[in-house]
Amino acid sequence: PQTIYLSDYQPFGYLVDEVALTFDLDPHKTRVKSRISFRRNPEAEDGEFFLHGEGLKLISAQIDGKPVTPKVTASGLTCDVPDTPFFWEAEVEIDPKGNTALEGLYMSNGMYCTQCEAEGFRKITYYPDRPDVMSVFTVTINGPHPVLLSNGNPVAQGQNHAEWHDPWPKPAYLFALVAGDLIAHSDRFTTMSGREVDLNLYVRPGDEGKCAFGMEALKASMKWDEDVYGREYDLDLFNIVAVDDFNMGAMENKGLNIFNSAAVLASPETSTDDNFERIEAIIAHEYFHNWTGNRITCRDWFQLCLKEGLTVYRDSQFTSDMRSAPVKRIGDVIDLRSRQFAEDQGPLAHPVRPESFQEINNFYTATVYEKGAEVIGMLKTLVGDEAYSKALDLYFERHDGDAATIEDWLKVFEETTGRDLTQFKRWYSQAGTPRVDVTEAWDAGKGMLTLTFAQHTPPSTATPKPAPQVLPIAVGLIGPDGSEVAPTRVLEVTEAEQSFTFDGLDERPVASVLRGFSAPVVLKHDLSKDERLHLLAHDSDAFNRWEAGRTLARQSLLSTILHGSAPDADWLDALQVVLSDETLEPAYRALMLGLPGHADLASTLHDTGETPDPAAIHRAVESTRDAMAARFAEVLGDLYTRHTVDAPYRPDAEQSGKRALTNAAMSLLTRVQGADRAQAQFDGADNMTQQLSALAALVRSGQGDKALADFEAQWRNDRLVMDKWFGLQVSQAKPDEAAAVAQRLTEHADFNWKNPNRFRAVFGSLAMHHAGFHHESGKGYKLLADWLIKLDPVNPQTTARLCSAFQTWRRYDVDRQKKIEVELDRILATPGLSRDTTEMLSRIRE
Ligand code: B3K
Ligand code: ZN
Repeated sequence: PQTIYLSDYQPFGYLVDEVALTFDLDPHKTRVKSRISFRRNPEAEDGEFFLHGEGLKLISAQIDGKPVTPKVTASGLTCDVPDTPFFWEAEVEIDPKGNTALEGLYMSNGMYCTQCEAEGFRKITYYPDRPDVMSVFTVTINGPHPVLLSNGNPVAQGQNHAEWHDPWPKPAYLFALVAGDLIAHSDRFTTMSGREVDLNLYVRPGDEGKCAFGMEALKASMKWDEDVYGREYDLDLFNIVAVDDFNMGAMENKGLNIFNSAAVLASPETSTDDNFERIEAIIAHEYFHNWTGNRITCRDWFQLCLKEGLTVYRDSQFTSDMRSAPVKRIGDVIDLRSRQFAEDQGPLAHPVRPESFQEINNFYTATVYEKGAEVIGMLKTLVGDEAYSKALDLYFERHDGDAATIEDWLKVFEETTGRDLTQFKRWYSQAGTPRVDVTEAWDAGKGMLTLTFAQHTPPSTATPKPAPQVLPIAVGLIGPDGSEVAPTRVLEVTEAEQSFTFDGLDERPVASVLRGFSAPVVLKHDLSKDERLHLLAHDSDAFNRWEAGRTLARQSLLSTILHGSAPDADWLDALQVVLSDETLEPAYRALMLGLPGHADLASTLHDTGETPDPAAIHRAVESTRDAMAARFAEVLGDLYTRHTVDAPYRPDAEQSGKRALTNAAMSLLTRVQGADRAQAQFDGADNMTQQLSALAALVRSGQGDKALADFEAQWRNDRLVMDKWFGLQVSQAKPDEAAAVAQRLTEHADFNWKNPNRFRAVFGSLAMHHAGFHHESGKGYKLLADWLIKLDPVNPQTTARLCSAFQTWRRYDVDRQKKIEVELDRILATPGLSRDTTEMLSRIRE
């Protein structure tokens, strides 16, 4: 496969002023006619006329009305063209129903829909399918369907016919088309300047009852973007469509967002609190792309973080404003550590702005998205809130309508603040997670504390020689009596080693370092256990207070894993005090009850030179949970009663926080008091959060068979709920049974493996089940490999994504590594393996 390099960027030789497309829909023989106006691009040297096109049957081609015979290859066509502006016309035939890759135009449950990002438009017609070619689209759709949608505003609607016009120039990846028998849930929004916008959420008949929450989230997002970023919506219409077969969460097509139904449909009976929160965030994310992504798009796919990092950052701000900011931050850091750190510390490590790729779909990663968002957060911390707002205003003003770069983005910050961001830019160009060591020196005579920071990023294939980065490290000091003696100060570490002093101190304080997780680094701060207990009891920074507890938990677990010690009693005592503190919000206390994940522990062990044993990790986590349950039984029972929600269900932060806490308590109590409480909760549940958490506790305790059968009988016809049923059985299985459970589920009549949600419910859950997937038998590896081989020819994107299950393989013992190697090689040897999967596995295998 060919490798594409950032350094090879050349603008396209032609500009496109207008595109007119006509679709005559047919499941296997859809005809697409295009009429596109081209003229030479004065800024481009290369004048070759190359149009991308894949899997298209070319019926006819004309230039200015005269038939031409282009040279057609598997990736596109070239043609002799005039020097003066001209119209290109082509007719192609495509097969939406045969399109199982779910990229381009495809069918899902009888409806037509599209997914064009990143390079799917070339599967619809011949076109310069690159984000820096922007044009105005007019679309005509003919087909026997009540609903026919495309981008922009409707210009004509007739029987089996519709015409759409999108006045905003856009790259082809934002094109969308939907046709089907759909029902609209409608509403309106009045923008800040008083314009009326029609809002519709289109769903399949039967899903009407799951639209209300998504619509409210959309209106809240529109309002928030006006209030916080001054960004107004710019069309008369905003449509969202829910689709069952979708490779990812959702897609921000201009004026016509397309969503995985799991990322938009919600009702109390069928969705958990976590589902509601995620749906609210994804709706906001896609909506926010209208400015950060659509109005200002990316020059090329290497700049993907320009829109994704910024939009993730914006949606996290939105969630913090709508819900609890500390709870959101802690959740984001847990997620960053488990997904992005694993990526950044293994063979798939790449910079936030990668410099080369074979298949761009493989770079929609936690690094581009989540680390990309962290980079924006750091920039904001460094320049301050006011300067951030100014820079963003300039960015929108200067680059509206542009296909921009990271250089453009940084320049607006340099100009508005006068800062030189040359070194900061390394966050975009260097792979790897910086390790930061903090050492303290206390001068009692002078009342002075000196903190010395040493940073080091382990080299990787992507970045063999990392240089020091700019690290904004937020620090506060807590006095011996628990009060804050120095408020948060942001230290700017730029050198490999650098010291900062705090003076005027009466007594030695405890330093609270990296407050709010102000930089995405691995911090090593040699605090004593007493100092950490002090922070757990008193830190005024909610994140670091939680972090102190988490570090104590991690240390306790590590000594259980390595030395078989009992859980640390001092930590448990301190935790109990926090749990009982009614001034702390329930959601926060629920997070305090969480433990570092198995993969997190494996990574820490690997970092300290140990070989992680997945079975030992599992045993340690289980025995620690048992010990917590036994020790906290009384407090947990009290919390369960005190915080049980009696009011009618609302998916808001307050109620969800209470349910998170009571369900964490119920789950632990099931370990020491038997399954009655869980069974009672299951039987009496009137919402999915209560039902599913009870079911999980029952299954884990080995007493879930009846509940599983009841659940299946109740929800057999709801595909989104059934995804949960499939996933939960794998995730709650005992380690030596996980692969067998997954295998058995693949034989279930409803295991529709071509549906990405269902496939991921089983195999994503298996990959996430650390002790199950890495079971010494190697059964988990083999089963996943078998199914990846089966799925690859059908859906390369979803296959390639799941390959990351193997990315940490070099951490484990030789025996496991050998078993994994056999599977990697077996997949790689499959004839006709997709470019997506080949690239992922070759990088993992390196
Ligand atoms: N921009 C899309 C992701 C497209 C993924 C293509 N493989 C969704 C999002 O980030 O909002
Ligand atoms: Zn996005």
